[in-house]
Amino acid sequence: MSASLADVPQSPEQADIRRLANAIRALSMDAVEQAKSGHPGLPLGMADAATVLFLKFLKFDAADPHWPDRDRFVLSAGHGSMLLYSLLYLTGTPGMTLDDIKRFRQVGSPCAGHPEYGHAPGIETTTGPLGQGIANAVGMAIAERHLNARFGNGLVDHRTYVIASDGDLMEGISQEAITLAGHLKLNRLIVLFDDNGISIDGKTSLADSTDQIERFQSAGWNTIQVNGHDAADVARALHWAQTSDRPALIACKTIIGFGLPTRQGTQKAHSDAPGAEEIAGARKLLDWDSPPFVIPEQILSDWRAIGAKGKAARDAWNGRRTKEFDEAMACDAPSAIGQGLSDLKRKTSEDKPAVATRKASEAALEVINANWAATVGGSADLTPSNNTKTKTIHSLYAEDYSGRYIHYGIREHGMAAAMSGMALHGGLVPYGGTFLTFSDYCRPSIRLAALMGIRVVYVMTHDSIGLGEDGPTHQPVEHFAALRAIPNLLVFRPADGVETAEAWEIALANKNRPSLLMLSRQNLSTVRTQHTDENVSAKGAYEIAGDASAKVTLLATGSEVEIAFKARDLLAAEGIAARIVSMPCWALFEEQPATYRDSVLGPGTVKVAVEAGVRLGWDRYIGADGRFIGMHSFGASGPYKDVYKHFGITPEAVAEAAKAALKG
Ligand SMILES: Cc1ncc(C[n+]2csc(CCOP(=O)(O)OP(=O)(O)O)c2C)c(N)n1
Ligand SMILES: [Mg+2]
Repeated sequence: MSASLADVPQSPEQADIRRLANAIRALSMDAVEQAKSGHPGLPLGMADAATVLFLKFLKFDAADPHWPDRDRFVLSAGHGSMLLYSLLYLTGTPGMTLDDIKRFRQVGSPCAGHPEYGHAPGIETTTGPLGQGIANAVGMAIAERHLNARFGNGLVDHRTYVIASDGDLMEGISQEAITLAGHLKLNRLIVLFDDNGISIDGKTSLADSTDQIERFQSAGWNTIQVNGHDAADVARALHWAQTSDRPALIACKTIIGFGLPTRQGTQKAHSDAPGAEEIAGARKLLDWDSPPFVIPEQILSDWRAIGAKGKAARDAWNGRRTKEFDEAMACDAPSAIGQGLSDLKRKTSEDKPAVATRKASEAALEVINANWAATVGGSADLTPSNNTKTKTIHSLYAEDYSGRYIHYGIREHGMAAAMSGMALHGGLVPYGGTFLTFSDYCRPSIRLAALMGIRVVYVMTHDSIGLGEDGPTHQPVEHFAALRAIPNLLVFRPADGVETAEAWEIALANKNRPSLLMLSRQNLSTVRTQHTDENVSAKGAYEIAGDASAKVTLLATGSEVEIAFKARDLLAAEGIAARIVSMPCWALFEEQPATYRDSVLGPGTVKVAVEAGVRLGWDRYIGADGRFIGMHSFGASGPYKDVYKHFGITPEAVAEAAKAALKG
């Protein structure tokens, strides 16, 4: 099979394309060899197909890699990162030099082991964890269609191309991504599948017997199979894909490590430096006689011409761009939202409703969605529970992409990755809901959103044993700690409607990090009864009830702030003064100056923390003499008040713990 794939008759044009592709191959081999680590297999295998894509189809102008109407190119199989770095360098994309490539996989080089968003323009998303890129691409394709519906073909009319490997398609997340894309008929999404039949352990047949063509077809895609080393074949398929009425899969049969004399076609080509002898053999086979990292002048200038060919289209587009479009892409929250949320806070403080924070979140979203077209909401089939759909927005369907609400189906992982894709595309602020316990099903995408530093908002309701009867499968216990452990993620557990409105305001204002709102199913008393325009939650933690003579500080989050208030009353009845600190966002609290943190934590007082989760993390706040009232096991099924009692998370227990702590 390998021999016949490679055995393509070369027309003069084919031969030219092969020479261009060999520049990718040479750079990829040389960089991996120099770093003594990396993955040559994919860049060598997909160089031909990628060259055809960039030469004839991809709409881009290397001079402006941020051009909003560019086609997006996602290398989902991030281990093949040298393919992307080579393309960026060869096309002349600013921010990618030959020196950078020579420093592949070294600290400080934009050429990280796997492509990292933000390291260089043209890296559209961070990939490496297999399956994420293709799922991000679905979000990008949704964003494109949605903004097209809003701004028209003149301003938004581009495609999203993906290179996905066997591993990408084996990962479960790809099923969610593929079926969602098929359902939404995202015909601007084109996936080039590197169908090399090889993964790390050997032939993919060791572990998989899926017919990918049938799989994609059953998900509503159009499909085609090509020889990935036949430029004409790939070009025909890409032509065909341009007019597809559905998302399109181009399965490119390739030879992994194409050109490596002893390794090509085997798992040995997947990773690792090939060694001097193998590389010398490859140079012969590929008819490439330049020294390492040297691209012959003509080939480089041909590549640079490919990088510049989109200039006319970009210039024409620039002539059409409008102030309104630029403002939409800047994506700054309008001031009306700040005012609206402040009004909502005032009303909540005055009316003091007993309301679930998921419901309070809906009220905040009513304000946000009515004042800003950028937000695109959704839920993984829990819309009535997550309270994510507001009155002023309608659903997005294949027949109407103008909607701002996505029914993701029961696809939490795909949802979270698609949300990242929308944020990365630009012009949108995605939010999406599920039960907090299923944050586990989103976690790999949440982690990458935090790593990339992008603004997405996870609306995660049913945040504790307080959800009651659904029981321990649905009751988060370790999730607060687990999510707080992710760097650059703002985790909020608001105590009432006021803190919920504040959390939303902060989430929208933070363009460079994701936020996750943990919201209660059960009603909570309003604890912020004094209105202030200031966003107090922005400090992460603050004294919500003070007493200068307090000997005890009660620390709490979310639904347990109310319990802290009741415990304070019990202590007061016994003549013990206590103050209460609400801690809606630990990450923001940690960013405050030490003097603020110390004063909030109450030096000289004993501390009792109460939170319906595991203890992990609390010790740093309660100190050696402090006490913790919370969960020490999984939860239990029952009416929520009974469950709280069952686990001893009560005002009485908090008061007792305080007294015990005072005794030392
Ligand atoms: C989620 C995830 N699991 C495991 C890995 C480690 N890994 C990197 S590449 C790869 C599979 C390689 O096979 P394939 O995707 O077909 O790539 P090819 O070898 O053809 O380049 C694995 C398991 C990963 N990057 N991401
Ligand atoms: Mg493979």
